[in-house]
Amino acid sequence: MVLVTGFEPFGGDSFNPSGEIALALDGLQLAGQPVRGLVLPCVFGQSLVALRRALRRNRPALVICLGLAGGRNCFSLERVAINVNDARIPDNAGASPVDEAIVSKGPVGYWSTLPIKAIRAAWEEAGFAAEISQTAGTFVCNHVFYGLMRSLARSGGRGGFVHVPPASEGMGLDRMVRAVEMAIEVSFSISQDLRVSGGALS
Ligand code: PCA
Repeated sequence: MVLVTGFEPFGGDSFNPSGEIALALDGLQLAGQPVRGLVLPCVFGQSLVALRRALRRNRPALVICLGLAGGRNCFSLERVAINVNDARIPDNAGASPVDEAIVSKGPVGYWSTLPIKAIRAAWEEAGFAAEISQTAGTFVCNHVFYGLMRSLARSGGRGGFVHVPPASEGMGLDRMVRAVEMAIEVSFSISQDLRVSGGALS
């Protein structure tokens, strides 16, 4: 099965497209796989408790976690999760950890195991603006991404994290749902990612 997660609204917003996309995909069948959609709390710790419970129950072959990146204008395929919580704003339980490890003595980072270059190529061909992102930030999205990849490293299964832009006139919820469906289809249709640059100059 495929697990897709998104988040509840945070930071004073009343809407988070990532959670709505997960709900829209819940119950569908894609690439021959049942899809389960789940909305995670935007809370350090609790978000990972909910994710791990879903991983244990469902043993997904593929997991795509989604979050909103308010300041970005296209889909961002995250390359790497890093072992730090450093919150610029409080999470939905009021916590603002600074410079804390997610897992003490855990590795510095984990790579996404999604075929991020192939997904970007498929998206661009279909007219979705997309980029490879070198950081998922240090807030709850990166926290969930790190916990996800640590769990998958043990249990097996592929996964990663995608930041979505705010919904807009040209990019409504329907198009976003279609983009995530495509990411799922591409992930099952290839075994090796494309070898093209997704790098950035600093
Ligand atoms: N975006 C936040 C957390 C929840 C969400 O949707 C982030 O980028 O960390």
